[in-house]
Amino acid sequence: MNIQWYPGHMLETKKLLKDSISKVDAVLEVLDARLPVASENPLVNNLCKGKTRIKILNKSDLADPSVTDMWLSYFEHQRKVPAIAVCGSQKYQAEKALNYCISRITRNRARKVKVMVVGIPNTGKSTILNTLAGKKIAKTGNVPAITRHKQRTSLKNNIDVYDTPGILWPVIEPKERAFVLAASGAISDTAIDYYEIGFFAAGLLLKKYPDLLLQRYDFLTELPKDESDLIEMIARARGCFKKGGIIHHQKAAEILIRDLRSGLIGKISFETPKDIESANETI
Ligand SMILES: Nc1nc2c(ncn2[C@@H]2O[C@H](COP(=O)(O)OP(=O)(O)OP(=O)(O)O)[C@@H](O)[C@H]2O)c(=O)[nH]1
Ligand SMILES: [Mg+2]
Repeated sequence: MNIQWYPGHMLETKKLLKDSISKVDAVLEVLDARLPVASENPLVNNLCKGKTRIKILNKSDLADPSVTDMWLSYFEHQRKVPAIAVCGSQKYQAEKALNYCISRITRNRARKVKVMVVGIPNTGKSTILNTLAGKKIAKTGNVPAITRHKQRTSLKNNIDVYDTPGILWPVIEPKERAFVLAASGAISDTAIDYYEIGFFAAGLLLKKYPDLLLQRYDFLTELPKDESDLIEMIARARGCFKKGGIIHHQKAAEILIRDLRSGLIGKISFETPKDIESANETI
């Protein structure tokens, strides 16, 4: 499956970022803590050269804490870029991320500091803006492409924060990266095949988090032998059947994906620094 999802506003946002990143003092690049490399937009790397930028590993409450620690160490030691893991809806944590960023710029107190929040869809950019503002300024939601325009909020201490729409790129490759992004919720459901993504998620969970699977789905008396076995067992236990009693794999896959995205299966990281290293070695 080749995932392509590049609605018009993303091209507009690309232009917006090209025009405005040079005019701000710093960039908060919001990544998904469960997939910090898959959720990096290469465009942001290109546009932010020489610009103060921190990587925010958001949704860290949904990620495997031990893997998040590995990611923070990876960014610090291997990539040599500042990174911080937060749960963007927590005021203290959002402020800590902002302060970490502000502390890295030379400030003229008389002048406003402009900070731009960027990243792929659904990583929690608008949530962070709202948390910093202490009120709901930007619309948020658990589907990608909620924000369609740049939005500014002025905070105390002479700081302006700009929220921007999440953007991807026209063709998402390789396939594994597209699957990770789709499973996390960064790609519109209209552009993905639930069965294929469910199959991918089942493989990831069986390989990396078998115990969490057994805990979540108590109808599993033993570990399913493979991905289709798991999806079929979920279908039977949750009554996912088509007419004539035929197993509805698609519906079962949707249940698995929803449970995974919402954290019901547990704190799960979709990739580790080791995965990235081995992928690079095979290129
Ligand atoms: N568990 C958890 N959920 C979060 C966190 N931050 C944001 N969310 C949820 O993630 C979803 C997406 O949040 P948004 O703030 O709309 O994401 P966005 O990056 O602005 O998305 P676009 O505008 O589509 O690019 C919402 O359902 C939020 O409630 C977090 O730290 N932890
Ligand atoms: Mg948004």
